[in-house]
Amino acid sequence: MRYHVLTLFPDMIMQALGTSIIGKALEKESISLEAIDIREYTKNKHKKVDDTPYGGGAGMVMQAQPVYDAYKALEEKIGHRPRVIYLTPQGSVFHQKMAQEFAAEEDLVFLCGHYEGIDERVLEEIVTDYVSIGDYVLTGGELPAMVLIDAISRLVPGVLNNEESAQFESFHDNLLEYPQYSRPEEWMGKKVPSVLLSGHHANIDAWRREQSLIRTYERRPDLLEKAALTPKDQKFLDNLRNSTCK
Ligand code: 6GU
Repeated sequence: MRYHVLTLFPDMIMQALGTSIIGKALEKESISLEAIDIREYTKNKHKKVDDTPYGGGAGMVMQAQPVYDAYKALEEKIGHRPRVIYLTPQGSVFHQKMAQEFAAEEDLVFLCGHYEGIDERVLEEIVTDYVSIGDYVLTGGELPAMVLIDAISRLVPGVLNNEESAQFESFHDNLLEYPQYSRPEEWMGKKVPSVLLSGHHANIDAWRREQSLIRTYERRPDLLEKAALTPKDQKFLDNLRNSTCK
């Protein structure tokens, strides 16, 4: 996976993604990352990249020319038309399935806007996907781009140590993860659930499944409609609903 981020704040991208698991993945070359400074492509002698909106209104609009030229130089370099993701609150809300789809690409381009947005005409020319990270407004697309890069990268082979860990976890089945415990067996008077110390793997799996169901029911009941539930799960949930609704 090769990431290319078109931004006015390249340092923000490189600094934040240079650490932790993503930083390690960059060192191992499981992924690569470049932040392209849109300002370097402006033809304006004062290096200006924005101007006031036609029709009036607040704020500034990023102009088409520097964005287009930065993109075109990149397209020429990689030799094909990549997927270009524009981060905007007006996009489709990002979810795990999208992360899986994007993880299959060779190259991904993230276009980060600022101010009141980017001139519509260049978006029409280059953007393939409009993506939001939720229903709230941020000051720019850099943090959302990094959120996507993090979520996508952990699905790229070689990024996580344990190939299993990207598979069995929250959302793989539209169920939330069960709770985890480690040493000591007792902390602040609270004991680790005894089944986890029993060594009985079938019982442990059954207990974890129930905990996932309880958690999803309590915290994200909307997910249960999409979850693949066995008759046993259904029965457990029916009992749960009866015991909490009465
Ligand atoms: Cl992708 N961009 C901005 N500016 N704000 C957002 C967003 C994106 N997603 C949620 N809020």
